[in-house]
Amino acid sequence: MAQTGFQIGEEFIRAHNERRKGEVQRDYEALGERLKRRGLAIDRVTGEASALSVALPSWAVGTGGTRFGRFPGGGEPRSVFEKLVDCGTIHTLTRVTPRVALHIPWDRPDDPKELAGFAASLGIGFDAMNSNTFEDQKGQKYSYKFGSLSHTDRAVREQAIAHNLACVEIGKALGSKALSVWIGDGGNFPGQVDFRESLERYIASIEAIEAGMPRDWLLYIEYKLYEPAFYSTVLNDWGTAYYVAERVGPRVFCLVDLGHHAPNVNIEMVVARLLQFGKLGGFHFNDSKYGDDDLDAGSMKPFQLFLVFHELVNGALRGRGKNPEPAYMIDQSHNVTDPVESLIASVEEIQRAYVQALLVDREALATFQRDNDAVMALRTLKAAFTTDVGPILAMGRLRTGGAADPLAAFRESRYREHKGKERA
Ligand code: AFD
Ligand code: MN
Ligand code: MN
Repeated sequence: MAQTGFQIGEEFIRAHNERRKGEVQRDYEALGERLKRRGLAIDRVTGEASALSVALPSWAVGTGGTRFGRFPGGGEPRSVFEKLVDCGTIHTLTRVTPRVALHIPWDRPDDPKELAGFAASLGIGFDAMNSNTFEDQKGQKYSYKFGSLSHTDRAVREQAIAHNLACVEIGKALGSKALSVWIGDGGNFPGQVDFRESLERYIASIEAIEAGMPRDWLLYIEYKLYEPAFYSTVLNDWGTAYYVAERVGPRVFCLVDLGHHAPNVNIEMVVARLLQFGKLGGFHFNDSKYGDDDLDAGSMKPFQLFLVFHELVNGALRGRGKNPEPAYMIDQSHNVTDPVESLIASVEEIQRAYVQALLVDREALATFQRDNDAVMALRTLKAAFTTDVGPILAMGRLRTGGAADPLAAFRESRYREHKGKERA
């Protein structure tokens, strides 16, 4: 069995919490009073906050980079086992990240059973499996330079389909129940790709993957408008993804990544639409100023994050119909920060937006909408968004064995220094 090395222990967290407990309790009571005036029972909200579950992608615990360079810090994980240790640490502190999404082949385990046992010993499990046909792998027969699932050559498409089914096989041994497919297929120049034919080829490939999955698995298809193809992509937007999901069948759902839209797209509305149509499979959190996953969740547009959660909560309250519970994951690139710190902070921002969304007075909002009172409708949302829900987050962690202030606890533990020595 692989070694965990240094870990943040229960005793350490207890001591950390002991020093903060009194303050958290006082702030919590004061907030409880305020919420009571609004007809809300704080303990119920805290319970819901603690029930949130956000998956961590294995690839986010290593330092990311751009095509201009990468500047890793010391003590980075060197193997999938060490990645799991880092993810487990985040769960130990936050208590809401019990699952890890693996990326094949980056995290291909020699022995999936061994990896599953190791994860269980850390108190975590596995989320969706992620395939990779946007890079060429060592020893593979055909290149993905000009696409994978939508490639013009059938042999390339078959190779890509086989890779996806191999990911499912590994996932079965790990206890995963879903496959996320994101492809880099597209064109760099006008005229390079036949829009219609390439989409048909993609759909046929998705059909083949879906047919090869176990019955209780779900397939998430992730759209993105650009990159690595800079002119067009095959699965470019939610409408196309919806069409594909609808056509292939009831086990196929759309995956929305906050960073995969053109600037200013109304993403909360995309969420509402897909929920209404029963095709929202999951959501990838991150934030950006210019493109994709450059920045940590909530760092640029916390109001947008809140509005997304407002729609997710709406969906849950109205009954999801045939929509499964959406799978949440963080999908970010950490280029200049300690990845574990960025992830801890992001988890907190995501949970904060969720709790704020739980506070929306939906009855009042419905009345204002009926009366076409735009000013009061916005004010109702803002009343929830501007509430400092920090005490709820802290109390939720105290009650579930996490750290009152997970980021402070992480630094106090000198985790990264320990890992710097262990992972020389
Ligand atoms: C890339 C994509 C996408 C996806 C991830 C895993 O942009 O967000 O989730 O790879 O395949 O970063
Ligand atoms: Mn993503
Ligand atoms: Mn992305």
